[in-house]
Amino acid sequence: MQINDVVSIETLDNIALICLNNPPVNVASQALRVGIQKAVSQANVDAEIAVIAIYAAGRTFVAGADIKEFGKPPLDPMLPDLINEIEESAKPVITVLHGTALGGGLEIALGAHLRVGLNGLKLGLPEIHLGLLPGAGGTQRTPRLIGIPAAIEIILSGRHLEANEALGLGLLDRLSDESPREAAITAAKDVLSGTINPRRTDEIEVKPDHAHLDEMEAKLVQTHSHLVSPHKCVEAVRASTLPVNEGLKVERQAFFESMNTPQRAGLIHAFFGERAVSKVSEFKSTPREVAQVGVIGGGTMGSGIATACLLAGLRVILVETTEEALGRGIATIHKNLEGALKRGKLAQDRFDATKAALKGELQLTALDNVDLAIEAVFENMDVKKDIFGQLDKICEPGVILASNTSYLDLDEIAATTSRPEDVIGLHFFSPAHVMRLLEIVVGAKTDESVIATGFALAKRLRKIGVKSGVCDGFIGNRILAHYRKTAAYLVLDGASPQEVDRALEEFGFAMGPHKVGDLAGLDIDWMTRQRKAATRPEEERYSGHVADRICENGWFGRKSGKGYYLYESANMLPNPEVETIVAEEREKAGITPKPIAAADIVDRYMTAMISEAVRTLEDKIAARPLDIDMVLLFGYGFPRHLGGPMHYADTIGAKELINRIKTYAKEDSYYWRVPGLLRQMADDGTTFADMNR
Ligand code: T1G
Repeated sequence: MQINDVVSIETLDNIALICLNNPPVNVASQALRVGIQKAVSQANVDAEIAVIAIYAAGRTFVAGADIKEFGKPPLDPMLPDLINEIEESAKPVITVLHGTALGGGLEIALGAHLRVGLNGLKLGLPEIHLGLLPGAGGTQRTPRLIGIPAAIEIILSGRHLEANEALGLGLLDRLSDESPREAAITAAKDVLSGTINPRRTDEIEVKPDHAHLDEMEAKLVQTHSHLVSPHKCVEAVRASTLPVNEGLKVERQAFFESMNTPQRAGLIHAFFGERAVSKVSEFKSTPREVAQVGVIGGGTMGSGIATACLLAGLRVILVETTEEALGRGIATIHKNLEGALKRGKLAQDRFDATKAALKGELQLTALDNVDLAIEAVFENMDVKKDIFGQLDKICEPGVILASNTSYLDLDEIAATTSRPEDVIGLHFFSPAHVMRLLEIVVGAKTDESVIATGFALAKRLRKIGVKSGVCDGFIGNRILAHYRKTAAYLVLDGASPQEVDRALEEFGFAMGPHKVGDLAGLDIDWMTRQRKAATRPEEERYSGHVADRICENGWFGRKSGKGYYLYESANMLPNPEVETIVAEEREKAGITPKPIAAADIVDRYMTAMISEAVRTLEDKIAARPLDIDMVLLFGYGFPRHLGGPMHYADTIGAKELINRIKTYAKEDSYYWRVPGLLRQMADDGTTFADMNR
C-alpha cells in the first residue's frame, strides 16, 4: 500500500517491505523522509511483522539528502532524527543498496541493522565536495563499522567505493545479485532463520586514533587551509569516540557551521550549474546520430580529441598529411589509451576494441562516410577555409562539420561551405581527453539539431558543454585575454610575478597566471599579441613588454627550461633574469614601482575578470552567468568553492564592483570601464543568480 507518493509498504508473511520510489535518484526529500518514518513506525506497531526491509525502485537507492533543501528552513523529520528512529526500531531493519548510495542515502543504511549491496553498487560520503560533512550520523557510524583511519579517508576523499571494497571494510554485510526486492526478502528470511544477525551500529565501540586524526589535520592545514568543511570532518570523526548521542551533537554543530559558509553555497552552485548548463532551448531538438567521427589533424589537440571520442566508444578516422605526422598522432593516441588502461579507466578487452576503432588516413576523401568531422589543424584561417571547402564536397549533406578553433570567426569558416547550417565550433581544451570543458560555438546559421548534437556529444564524452556565441576567444579565452593583462600591469606597477601568483594561489587558484603561462607555453600568448598588434587600440596600455622580452630570449616556460620560473631543478625558482627585465621595462615606462598588497592583487584580478565576463553577457556570447561560471571552473582552474566568477561577483555586489572600477579607472580609464549591465544591476538590485533563473 502507498504510504505517500514516494513510499509504499508491502507485507509478505511477517516481513514488511518498504519501497522507495522518488525518481530520478531517490533523494531524501521531505516526502521520502515522512514516508519512511510512517512506514517504519507502522511496521513496528504491527504485531504480525518481525522484520523490516527497505529497498528502492529505479536506478539507485537514496543518492543523498535533497540538496535543493539546503539554505532553506529545515523540514521535519530531519534526516539525522529519522535515522536515529530507524536505529532505535524495536524490529530489525535491513537496507538493500543499489546504484549510487551516497551521503544521506548511505547514512540511512548505516542507521539500519543490516546492509545488503547489489551488483554494480557504488557507495560513498561525497558531502565534502559540497562544502559539507556527513551530517546524518555518517561521521559517527562509519568509524564504528570500519575504524577511524578508513572512515576519515572515505569522508575526506568523498570518493565512490565499489561494493566489494565496502564489503571488505565492513560497510556492507553481504552482496547479492538479486533484484532489490528479492534481495530484501532473502535477507529478511535469513534474519528470521538466524542465518545472519542484525546489529545496532551505535552499540559498537570506536577505537580512538587521535594520532591519525592529528596527522590528517596537519595535512589539511597545508592543503586545504582555505576550506572549512574538511577540518570539521576531522573534528566530527574525532567525537565518534564519545557516547553516540554526544558525538551526534558534535557532528550536528559541525554540519551547521559548514552549512553556513559561502563555500557551501559556491560548491552547490557548481553542482547544479554543471547540470543546468546543458539545459539550453536547442537541447530539446533531436540530435543527429554520431557513430563515426573524422578528426583532421593529429597534433596535440587532434590526438586528444580522437582519444576522447574513442574512450566514449566512437569510431575515429584520423587524417594527417604525411605518414610521419599520422604515425605521431596515432602513437600519441595509443599512449593516451595505454594511460587509461594503466589507471584502470579501461579494461583490457575495451582497450583492444578501442584501439581497433581507430583508423589512420592520409586523404580527406577517407571521411566520406563519417557523421561528424572535427578539424583540429593549425590556427590559420586560410588553412581552415581550405579544409572546410574540401569537406563540404566530400561529406554528405547533414554531416556535421566542426572546427576546434579557439578564437577564429566560425561564421567566416562556415561561409566557405554550401551548408553553413551544418557547421559548428567544438572548442576543446588541452589535454582534450582530460579537460571537461567543451565550448559549443554556435554560428549565425548553425542548425538547432547541430547544436543539440554538440551537447549530446559533450554528454557522451563526459564533458561540460557550454554554448558560446562567435567572437575572438569565445567565452573563456576572451575573458582570459582581458584579465591576464591585469597580471601584467600589476608586475609593471610594482608586484613581482611571484607575488601575483602567490596572492591568487592563496585566493584558491591551483596556479597563478605566470605559472600557468609557463606551463601552457609563453609563445602561445606571444603569437596572440602579435596577431592582435595591428588592431590593438592605441588607447590600450600595452601589457606585453615583459612577456615579449622573455619570449625573444626563447624562454617559453617549462618546455624550454625557463620562463618566469626556472625548471632545471625540481622546485620552481623565480628566473632572476626576469627580475632584471621587469626593472628595465619599468624604467623605460617611467614607472616608480610601488608595493601592491595581495588583497589588492586579487581584487583587481577578479574585478577585471568579472568586468569582461559581464561584457560577454551583454554581447550575448554567453547566454547566462552560470555558463561563464562553468567555463571558468572547468577550463581555467577557477576555485570551485567560489562557484565561478559570476557567483563570486554576487558576493561582492554590483555597487562595490562599480566603485572598484571607478577607482582603478583613475589610473587607466580605457582598460577600466564600467559595463552598462553592471550599472543597471546596481540600479535595480538584480544579481547574476537572478539572471540564471
Ligand atoms: N539533491 C537534489 N538533486 C539531486 C541530487 C541531490 N542530492 N543528486 C542528484 N540530483 C538531481 C540532479 O541535479 C539532476 O537533476 C538529477 O538528480 C539527475 O542527477 C545529510 C548533507 C547520484 C551520481 O552529493 O552525485 O546527503 O538536472 O544528472 O549523472 O550527510 O547525481 O535532472 O533536474 O547527476 O546519473 C550527498 C549528488 C548530498 C550525490 C547520479 N549526495 N548526486 O548521477 O544523474 S548531501 C551527493 C550525484 C548529503 C547528508 C548530506 C549524481 C548521481 P536534473 P545527475 P547522474
